[in-house]
Amino acid sequence: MPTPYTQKEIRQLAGMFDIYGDFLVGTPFGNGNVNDTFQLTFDQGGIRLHYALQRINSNVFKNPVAVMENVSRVTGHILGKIRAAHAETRKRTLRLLHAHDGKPYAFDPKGNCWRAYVFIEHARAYEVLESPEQAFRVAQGFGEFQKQLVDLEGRLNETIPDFHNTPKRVAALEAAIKADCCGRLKNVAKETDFVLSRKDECGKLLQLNAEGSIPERITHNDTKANNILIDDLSGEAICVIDLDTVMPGLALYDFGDMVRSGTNPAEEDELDLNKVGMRFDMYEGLFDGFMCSAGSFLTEAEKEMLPFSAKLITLEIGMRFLTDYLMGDVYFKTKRPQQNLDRCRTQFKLVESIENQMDKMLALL
Ligand code: GN1
Ligand code: MG
Repeated sequence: MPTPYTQKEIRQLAGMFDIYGDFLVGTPFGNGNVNDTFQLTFDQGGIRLHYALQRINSNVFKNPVAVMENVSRVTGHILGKIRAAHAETRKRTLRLLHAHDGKPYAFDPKGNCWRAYVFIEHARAYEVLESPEQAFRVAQGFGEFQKQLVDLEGRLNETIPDFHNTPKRVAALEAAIKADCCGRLKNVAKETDFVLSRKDECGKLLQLNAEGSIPERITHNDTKANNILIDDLSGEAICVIDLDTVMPGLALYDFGDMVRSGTNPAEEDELDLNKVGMRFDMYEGLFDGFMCSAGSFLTEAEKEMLPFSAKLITLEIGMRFLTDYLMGDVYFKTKRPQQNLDRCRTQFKLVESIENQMDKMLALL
């Protein structure tokens, strides 16, 4: 469940940051599965302005300061790039506000780490993408983001070690199966078989990386379609958000997660599995869009693995939902019992749909 906060508490939390004017209200915002986000409304000399206030989930991000160091570096780097290229920079990257000590984050008395951003107006995140054109723009936007970071100097902090180490995710699932700490294993025989019968493929991308055929890059690692804002007026994918997992990774996991989240016409926790599947026209949109921006720097070996990456990450995220279900819903926020199991089932249905269309996906290459 999202953490409940009173208006008085939100006002105090907002008060940790340098924001002019009077606090009016703070309301829960967005659909993230991990952090808590509020939209703040301030009155500044008679004009209402919005900010985003966010609590970093320290159960997930053990070192929030390392997260904020990355976010600051990444947004600063991107700002430098777009200042040169565009007249208007405000909506094209997240902008952090300063706390009173000048740092881009602040800790509340309970030890939670908070940050605040300029709120990007007249743009929104889509849970389900609406058209192949929109898919094109989303993938183009995420590809552009990777491109902007190609020349960021120095290595970023690994905010969650082994985040996309699929074999380790399998091992975590196996441990959860063995422990069966909540007595839920009896409900998921089909789902555990589904993963275990595909176990051999799970290390494929990491192996290619270890052999030196696909490179480590700076990647976003959580390129869910709803982690990029689409401008209401132009329809352009203008701003990548949710930067907590930007760190060294494989470009393929980023493409894969766009396919997982952007080609399925149903919600991530849809109960009617007949609605779940990969729309091929949406895949084409994503593929073309990604090629348009990332095509210039991706290697041939990476391009060849694009279709497989979609299957792999969908399987990986499905097994993370399954693991969390078995562990008693301790990682992802849930609003109802079994929500993690429902999420797992949609992911596995999607894996099957991707498998069935693999030939077509390969032919696009
Ligand atoms: C989480 O925070 P959000 O909702 O953008 C998760 C992703 C999962 C996603 C599944 C840090 O992302 O890895 O793919 O849920 N983020 C983290 O919806 O674990
Ligand atoms: Mg998000």
